[in-house]
Amino acid sequence: MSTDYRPMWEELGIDLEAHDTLMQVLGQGYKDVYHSQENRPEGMKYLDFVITEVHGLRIKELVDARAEGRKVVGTFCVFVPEELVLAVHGICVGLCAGAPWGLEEAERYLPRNTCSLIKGFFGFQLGKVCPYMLASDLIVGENTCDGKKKAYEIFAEHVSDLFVMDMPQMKSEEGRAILRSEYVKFLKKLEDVSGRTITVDSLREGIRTVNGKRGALHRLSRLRAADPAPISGLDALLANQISFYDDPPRFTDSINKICDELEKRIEAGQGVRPKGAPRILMSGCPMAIPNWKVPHIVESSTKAVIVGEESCVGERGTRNLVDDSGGSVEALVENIVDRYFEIDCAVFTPNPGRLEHVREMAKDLKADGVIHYGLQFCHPYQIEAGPVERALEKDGIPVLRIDTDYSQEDVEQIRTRVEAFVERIEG
Ligand code: BJ8
Repeated sequence: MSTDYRPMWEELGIDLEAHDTLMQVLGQGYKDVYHSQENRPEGMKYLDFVITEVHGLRIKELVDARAEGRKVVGTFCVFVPEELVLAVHGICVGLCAGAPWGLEEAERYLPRNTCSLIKGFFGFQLGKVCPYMLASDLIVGENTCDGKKKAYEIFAEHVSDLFVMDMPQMKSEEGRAILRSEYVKFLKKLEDVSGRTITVDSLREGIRTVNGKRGALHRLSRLRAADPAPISGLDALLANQISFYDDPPRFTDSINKICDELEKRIEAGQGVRPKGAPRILMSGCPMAIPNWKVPHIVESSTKAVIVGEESCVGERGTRNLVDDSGGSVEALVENIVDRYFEIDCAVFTPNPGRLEHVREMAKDLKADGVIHYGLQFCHPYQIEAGPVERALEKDGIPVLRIDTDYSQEDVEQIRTRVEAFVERIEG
């Protein structure tokens, strides 16, 4: 018999009726998108299980941890260092929503022309359907794009404790100093909230845990360079999405097991598509769970396979490790700043590093084409799509730009464009 989580949800303040509807829609969506795939690695069963229990067992773990005095910290951006949260024995969870929920409610506070990701997290909180949000002791915002920056001012009225970090806009010495001082403020905030002091040992352990998780995801990324591709883009995206929720050591272990299996597949020349299938790299805005719209269209309507994500739910978010050497908390914080300051989010100006990274990924993963994914009203990524396209086309790599939102209204239109694009790269 499955566990009844309703009393737990009720205690968290979930709107049970709305939540039932949401879970039904998500459950069906997951079946349609994920269970219809063939030849999935056995190890994906663990991630299927995580999804089944995403609002159940994992939330129970958070509730139990809170009862033992641990703090849950919810975040919206890969600039928030999980290492610091772990160093106060906290638990870090991603709060970005990848589904259109509570849009009408959200639009009471935000203009219609706000990106889906922002409207999504507003809608989930206003509609009281996200147990991660409701189980968070502290929520961290960051002054990245204008949409998020201004939205957090209003969001603060709807959550119990919102801490907003300022963010640099330029990759200069001054920019690095801003990031460093914001991380120091965040560290102090975490110490206040948790009642713990960060030590060299606790911070080093946090760094090693997160490095382990990123290392496993790097391994997964590298294996996708094989032809035939050993895993679908949808499954790899799911792994990246779940990395924001699951217990880090358990997640790392499960990804390494999937990688062991993929290595065997590669050795045996097996893949999810035949050798020589068109290879697509996705680039652009993050796809928070359960945003599978475009990858599902690509992999269900064409012969192509997605081999990488230049995205914060992907390689932009996981790239580079933090150096764990250093004899003081200050030295380790410097190492953290070094790693995070390399993230080439489109909110930075100028941002040549991102163009180089997309080109490098396309080359390493042997992509035949790149799909640039922009959320409507996301100026940083929509504007940067042009330079990305020009840089790649100079390398002879065709680019398809898709600007969309979380609705299903444009699915057929996108399908037609994706099919035509894949035909073009098939030559
Ligand atoms: S580091 S990409 S996670 S800010 S899609 S809300 S940018 S209007 S999410 Fe991001 Fe951090 Fe950058 Fe990554 Fe604004 Fe664009 Fe919406 Fe976005």
